[in-house]
Parts: sequence; C-alpha cells; structure tokens
Amino acid sequence: MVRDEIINGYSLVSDSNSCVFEQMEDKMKKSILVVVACLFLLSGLAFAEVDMMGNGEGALALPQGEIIETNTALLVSSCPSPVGGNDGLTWDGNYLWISDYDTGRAYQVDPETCLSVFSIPLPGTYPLGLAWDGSYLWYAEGNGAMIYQLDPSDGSVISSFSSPGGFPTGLAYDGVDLWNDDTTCGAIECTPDNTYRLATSGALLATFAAKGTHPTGLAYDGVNLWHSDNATDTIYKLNPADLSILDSFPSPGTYPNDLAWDGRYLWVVDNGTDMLYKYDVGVPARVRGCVTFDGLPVVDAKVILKQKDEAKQTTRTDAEGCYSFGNVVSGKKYRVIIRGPVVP
Ligand SMILES: [Ca+2]
Repeated sequence: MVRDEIINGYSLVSDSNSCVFEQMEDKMKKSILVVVACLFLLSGLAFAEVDMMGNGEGALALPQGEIIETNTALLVSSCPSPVGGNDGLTWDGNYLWISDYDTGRAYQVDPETCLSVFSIPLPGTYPLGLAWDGSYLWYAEGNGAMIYQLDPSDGSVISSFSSPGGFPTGLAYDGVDLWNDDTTCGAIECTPDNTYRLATSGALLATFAAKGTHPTGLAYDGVNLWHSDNATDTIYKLNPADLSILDSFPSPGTYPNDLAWDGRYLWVVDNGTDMLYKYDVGVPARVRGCVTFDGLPVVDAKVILKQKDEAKQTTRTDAEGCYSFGNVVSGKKYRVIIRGPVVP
C-alpha cells in the first residue's frame, strides 16, 4: 500500500486495486470541492472507488456515471497471408517471417505487399512459433518438442535444445532471453499450459501458468510481452516480471497463432482466416465522468488528469457536470482531480 500526497486535508491511499480517501483533518474549504479519483486503465479491471466524506453541508456523489474506455488496440490494416498453414510470426527489422506447416518452410514476407520474397526449409514436421534475436531466427517445432536457432540465409541449424514443455508454440526474444508458450499436447484439453522464460542455451529460467488454455503467440515490444490464446480468442499485454495482465483485446480470428512486434505495430497471424493483421496498441484511452453535489451537476468545475511522467491535462465540466479526456495513456494508472464551486 502506498500513501500518496495530502490534498486539502485528505490523503490518498492506494494499492494495486483501489484507492480511498482518509480524512486527515477537517480543513476542507466549504466553497471548494476537491476530489481525486484514483483509477487504473486496465481493460476489464478499470474502476474507480472513491469514499466521499463531503464537508458537512451536503452529500457528495462522485464520480457518477463513470465511463472508462481503454481502446487497447486499433486495427490499422490486414492482408491475406501468402501461406496456408500459418503458425509462427516474427519481424527481422525489415520483413515479417511466417512459418507454414503446409510446406514446412519459413517465408520472409514484405509487410507492405504481404507477399513472400524468400523462404527457407525448416527442421522437423510441425512448424510453430518464430522469434528473431537480431541475427538469427528462433523456431519452435511441435512434434519433436524442439527449439532451434536457424541461419535465416539457408535454414541451417545454429543450435537446438528440447523445449521444456510437450508442445512449444509461440516464441519471443526480449533482447536477452527467449519466451516460449506451451500447450502441453497441442489441444485445449491438455493441461497445464505454461509460458516459459528460457536462456538461449535452453536453460529454464522461469515457469508461469499461461493465460488461457490454448496459448499460442508471443512477441516482445521492448517493455511488455504480448501473448495470444486460441481458447479465449484474446490477445494479452503482460508484465514480463510476473506475467500479470496489463491489458487485453479480442483477437481478430479464432486462431491467433503467433505475434510479432515491428518496433511500432503489433502483428497477428491467424490460421483460421489465413490473414495478417497490423494493430496500433498505443491507442490513447478515454476517460469520462460526471460530478454531482446534492443531486445537482457541478458545472464549470476545473478537472485535472495526471499520469506519472506525462503532461498534466485540464478541462472543465459541462452543463451536465460531465468531463472527458480523450488522450490518456492506456495501461497506466491515472488520477482525476476535480476543483470547483460547490452548489449552494
Ligand atoms: Ca513470435
């Protein structure tokens, strides 16, 4: 639990799930309404919990009609994949790579045209996840439960090791270590499903229970891990420290087999639609709320929105006592501070 600053006699106390106010001393000016809502922009978890104590001259009702919209991801474009057995996906700095279980090859794909420009043979019989370490492809093979490091020029094996689980699917590389989703047997019925952190030597560094019951794709954006699940048809933004869910959005198809990060956009390859999807996952979130006092709207009150390391935003409540912020950084805790005249 973190004790935050004292605001007009009230101290904000917050933990990871909620925040309340504790009245420190009765110094609140009767003509000024000060309310801080401590909110979390997490899809499905966004809420505000505010204990209002008022000033003894009327009951405060805040926030009322709270509407939180996170808009985690915006589909920028989509195109047909050049292959039919879409499984692995990664980005090499200029091109996408897709592994294809129909042909047993990996295809280098132009992101503008979505056409293959080059391909290499893959070892094993069930091509799955792909990742890129800056020089080499990493590749998960399902039937042999193997993870390979491959030369992208000809597909020759640089190194390989057995995967920690029985059916390795998604792969990602975070700059140091590999991340690997595993579905145990390739079907939803088999459990447990895990997400592993692995050294490039193959040493198992950490095991996490996977989000969903058919984990498939993985990508790393420099800060967060992105993970897809074919059972819930959901794409998750995860904290790599503990794999807690930071955000999520519905996958565009029912087989989001792998993910890739191109430095700006998140790509999804789907084996149901055989399409490639490009998402903007940095979409600003919107926060709206309304303020009342004794059942009447608080009009023309100054409203301030703060997020750590972001510029402070201000607006004013309208005739209905409502306010809206349209450019809030998604996935980041924020506070709304309302200052205004109390209705007599
Ligand atoms: Ca990947």
